[in-house]
Amino acid sequence: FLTDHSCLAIIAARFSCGAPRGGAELGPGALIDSRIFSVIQSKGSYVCSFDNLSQDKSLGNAIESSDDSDPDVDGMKSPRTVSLAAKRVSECVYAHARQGRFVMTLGGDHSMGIGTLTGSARALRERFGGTSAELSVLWVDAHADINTPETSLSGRIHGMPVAFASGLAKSRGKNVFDWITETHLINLKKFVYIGLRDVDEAEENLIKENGIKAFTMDDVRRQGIQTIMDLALEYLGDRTPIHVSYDIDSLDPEWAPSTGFPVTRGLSLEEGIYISHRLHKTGNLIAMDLVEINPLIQPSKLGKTLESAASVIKSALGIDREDI
Ligand code: EXY
Ligand code: MN
Ligand code: MN
Ligand code: MN
Repeated sequence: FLTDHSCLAIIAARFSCGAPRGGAELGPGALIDSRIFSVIQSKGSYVCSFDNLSQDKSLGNAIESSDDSDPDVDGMKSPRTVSLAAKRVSECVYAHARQGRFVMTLGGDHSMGIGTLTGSARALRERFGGTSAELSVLWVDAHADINTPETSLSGRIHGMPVAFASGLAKSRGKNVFDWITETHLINLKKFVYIGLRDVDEAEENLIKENGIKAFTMDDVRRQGIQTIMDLALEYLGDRTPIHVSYDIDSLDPEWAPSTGFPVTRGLSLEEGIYISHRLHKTGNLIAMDLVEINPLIQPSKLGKTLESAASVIKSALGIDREDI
């Protein structure tokens, strides 16, 4: 009832100014060049459309602008550049989701999660109104990405998207991110983490204070991924639109080495695929982000990283493993 599954809107968010080093802006192109979406079009019944949002042109580029033109705000690095790019991603996601299309955003660093979640949340509010179809979010990541500008030790906005998309973070006074209004915000009571294993102390406190449902890698190891998915989906409920924001670093570096912040003891590829598979089975998945592939980190292992990403994407779209 939620999305038109024949129409897949793919947004290439070629952007890395929310991360400490460049390279993630090359992730979407690498995935598209791997021809995964040709396979999806032929195996699945999807017709794909592409929006190419580039760091040089459509999303703006902090590398060209000096620190003078985009100075820190509340400790945030490249705040205006990231805000503008996230706003454009938000509008693009919104335009597709408003028409009921499944939206797949390829990153790019995870600061673009500010754009994807706010775009989805706003589209759903307009389509269905009230809280009945309020967005559910599954955040699959080694990291919690919930720092506020005040708690962040790095100032990098890819560590803050959950805080901005939920309204926890407000950038006070200087009009950065002032495009985010009530209608864009997600509800942290309808939000679940899976895969956490590198969480800052302040982030842990924010998770506790806000009563956010979080399944760490320890939980996955203790209870198994099947039980974790049972619990996660039960928590979100069965008639709720789901947006999954999938950071490739949730997978173990064995499976996804070419990423900016690899953390050991991650999900196996099989577990990663299982998460997507279960989401597909709900029939309620309306959007997916696949982010933080950085081709420059381990060029010789980029192929492996892309294959893993492709597998996770395909199972979310219901394309069987045998087809991979
Ligand atoms: N928690 C750290 C920070 O806020 O800087 C590290 C964030 C890494 C984010 C990676 C992409 O998920
Ligand atoms: Mn992340
Ligand atoms: Mn991460
Ligand atoms: Mn299907």
